[in-house]
Amino acid sequence: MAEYKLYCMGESGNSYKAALMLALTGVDWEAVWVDFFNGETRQARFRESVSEMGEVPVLEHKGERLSQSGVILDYLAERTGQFGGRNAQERREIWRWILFDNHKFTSYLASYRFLRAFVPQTPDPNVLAFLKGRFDAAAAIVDKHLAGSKFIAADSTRSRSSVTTGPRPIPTSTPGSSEMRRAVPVRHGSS
Ligand SMILES: N[C@@H](CCC(=O)N[C@@H](CS)C(=O)NCC(=O)O)C(=O)O
Repeated sequence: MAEYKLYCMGESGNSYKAALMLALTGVDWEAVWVDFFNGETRQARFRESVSEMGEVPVLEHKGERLSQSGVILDYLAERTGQFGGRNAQERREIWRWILFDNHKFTSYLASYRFLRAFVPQTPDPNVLAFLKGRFDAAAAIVDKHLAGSKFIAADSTRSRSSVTTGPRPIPTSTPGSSEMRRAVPVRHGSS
């Protein structure tokens, strides 16, 4: 059994963030596919036993289950010593952008994408225009920030110690992992 389990689905951008971190840090993990499109996250069983918030991703490690992608990223950074920043100032900087991402991109871009790509009914064009406008404004802020730096937050966030192993590939044994594998770029070699 893998050390980390990620409850996730291939269509989920927030699951992607956690899966990418698991892959890049090289830990032993497996995907547990959640059948969102058949209502699994809305069922009482999921809310009682996986996450009361009714969302993916959820990370299971050593008997604990964590939801919220930002918290999962922070937990993995702490556990692995990678991508967590070298000092308190860098950690704050990382958190500022995680929160910005979660507010602006999950609220607006993910809702926009969900309405356009996954809802069978034709979405209200006014709602789409509002969401796209909010997303475009947030994307412009990120573009401006990235014009002056290579990374969103501190360019030395890769590790506190040097990384010598490449990322582990996304496991294939679990339903849904093939979608996640396609979604996550796998790099090899040390950074
Ligand atoms: N703030 C959460 C957002 C998680 C989220 O919105 N997950 C979506 C998939 S990307 C979900 O499970 N939605 C189920 C629902 O809202 O019913 C995070 O960063 O993990």
